[in-house]
Amino acid sequence: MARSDREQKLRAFPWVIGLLLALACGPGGQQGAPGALEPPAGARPGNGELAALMKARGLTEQDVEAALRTYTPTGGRDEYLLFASGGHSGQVLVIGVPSMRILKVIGVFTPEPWQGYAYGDETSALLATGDRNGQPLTWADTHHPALSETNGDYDGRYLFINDKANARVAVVDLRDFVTVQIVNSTLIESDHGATFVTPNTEYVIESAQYPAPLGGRYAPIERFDEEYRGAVIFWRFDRERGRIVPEQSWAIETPPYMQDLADAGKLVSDGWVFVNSFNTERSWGGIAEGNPPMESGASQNDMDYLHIINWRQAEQAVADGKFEEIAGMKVIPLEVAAAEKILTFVGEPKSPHGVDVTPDGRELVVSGKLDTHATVYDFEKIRSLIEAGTFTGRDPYGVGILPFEEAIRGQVEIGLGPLHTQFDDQGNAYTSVFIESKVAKWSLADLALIEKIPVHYNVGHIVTAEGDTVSPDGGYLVSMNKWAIDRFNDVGPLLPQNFQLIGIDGEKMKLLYDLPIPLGEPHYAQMVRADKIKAIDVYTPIGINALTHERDPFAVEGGQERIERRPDGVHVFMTAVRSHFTPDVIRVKQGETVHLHITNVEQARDATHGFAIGSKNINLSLEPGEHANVSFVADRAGVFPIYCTEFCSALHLEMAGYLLVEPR
Ligand code: CUK
Ligand code: CUA
Repeated sequence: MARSDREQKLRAFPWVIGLLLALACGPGGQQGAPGALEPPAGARPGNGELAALMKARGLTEQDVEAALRTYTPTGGRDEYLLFASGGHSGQVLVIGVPSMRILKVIGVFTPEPWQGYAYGDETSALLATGDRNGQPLTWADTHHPALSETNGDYDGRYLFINDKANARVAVVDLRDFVTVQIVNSTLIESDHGATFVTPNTEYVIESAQYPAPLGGRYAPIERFDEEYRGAVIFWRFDRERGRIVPEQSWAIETPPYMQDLADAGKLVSDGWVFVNSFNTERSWGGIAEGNPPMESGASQNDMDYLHIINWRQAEQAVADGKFEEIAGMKVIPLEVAAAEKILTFVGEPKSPHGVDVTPDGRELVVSGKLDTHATVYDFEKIRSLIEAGTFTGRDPYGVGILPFEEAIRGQVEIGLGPLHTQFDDQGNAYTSVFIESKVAKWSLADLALIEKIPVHYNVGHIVTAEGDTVSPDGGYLVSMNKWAIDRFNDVGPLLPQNFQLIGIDGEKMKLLYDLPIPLGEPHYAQMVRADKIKAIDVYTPIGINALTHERDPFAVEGGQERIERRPDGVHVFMTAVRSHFTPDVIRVKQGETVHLHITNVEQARDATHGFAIGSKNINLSLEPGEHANVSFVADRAGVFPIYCTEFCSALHLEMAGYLLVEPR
């Protein structure tokens, strides 16, 4: 809405206009000149209906300001979309910013009933590609979503997400927000530095977290140093097809440290990937056997190692055949990576967590969980040191270690337990401070702390608008807090996580909104400008399979509905339209295999039909124009009602039918 329209509409409410304009145009306000308008005299809280409302609800002026900055009236749109990991739920959450309304939960590694995800033939088969060595998995620990990038900028086409527990990576197509691929390498047993993409999405990076013998072998833990290893996998992404190509993917073997998070270089540092690590002590626990617990064993060294990977050189090494094949993956051996300086190290203080490349690609920020600083490395210095072969020594596996003091630009005193860093468009960096439960804002130019804001509580990651790109937007920051403690109504001992929206466009950071997340512990998120996402309205032409985005070979047209008996079973070609399925009565004999092919032949927006058969675990969602297939054995004789599970029309309850299974 243009400002003049907005003024017109609000003329009846003079105090609100004053406040609104003061907010919209106040210092640092995004939409207007600083200080253009002051609230009219006498138009302060304390007058009239609004003041009464504020009093009744116990709201302060700051609360009203926060409400005005986030409230999105009906029909309104958000400026940004936040793609957040769903943690243990194995899903991805899509949240509007600044309204903080949850817009979608995308089923990724776990069945998602509403979307019919992992209930039809294709999506069940897709989920099964995530089985590990024949073990079906119905949960995942999703940590880091990554949007596809073009020239270091989010392009709004694909989203990637990892599963830490089971070392998997998935691809979501953002045309319809549907998971289309899960890749699953048994080279490693867990991951964490995933997913991160290179600036043109050439690769999706997945690095191991907990060392283990590569390829799923057994080796006694006493052989930890000799036989346990990590790896960084570079999954090749085919942008045209929108799929990872496992055959063109490869990995680099790493020492048995705990590789942690990653980030890809950009602009000047394009061609490089950085991975932080901890537990260079190679502690493996064994408390009951007289060893120190891992937490103290892993915290002995003053420095762990930032892993610096020259991925273009690694790509060349693979092309030159310098790899071994393990678990179907081409792996550059550690000796080769060390000797050819594909992998080098530089110290990072005190159990670091995360590495974040600055928007200009010139610097890397690493914070130590047990340090009070953020350390800022200079990429050009790192590159010169590597080229000159200036190593202070080598680790036990022969990897060269660069001199710390010569690789850094400086350090910033942040506070207790600094973790992750994000950036804005004004040359500021923001670092989460876990132990203090704060977000710290600091200046990249002079490495000086500017301000801290309390968050509630125990912040992990933070995310800023377009924060991982070459041109962050600033404006908003979301603090992804692990503990909620006293922020919400009591719901028993398991509390939601707390996403706090913070305005960072003004002089001071301002807390604007708390969003409880009730289905897992999200770790990271990315925030993309909403207008970059070009989602489709309906599937066109009618009969599209959501996994291929092509017309399904079994798609059914109106008038072509039929039941055919074939050698492999009974094929039911069905259409769904408000408010009936055709055919609506299916007669089969006990023991027959049934293949249902169902097309929603509608093109009206939001005219989704569900398809459920009770007691059969059959549940589909058919969006307008979508086709889905589902097969089952009619092993029990009986009468099974079929019905549409979406209230699609006035006669939705009548959108039903019967599966009749006649006894043998
Ligand atoms: S990690 Cu959870 S707060 Cu998986 Cu990125 Cu740091
Ligand atoms: Cu279709 Cu209800």
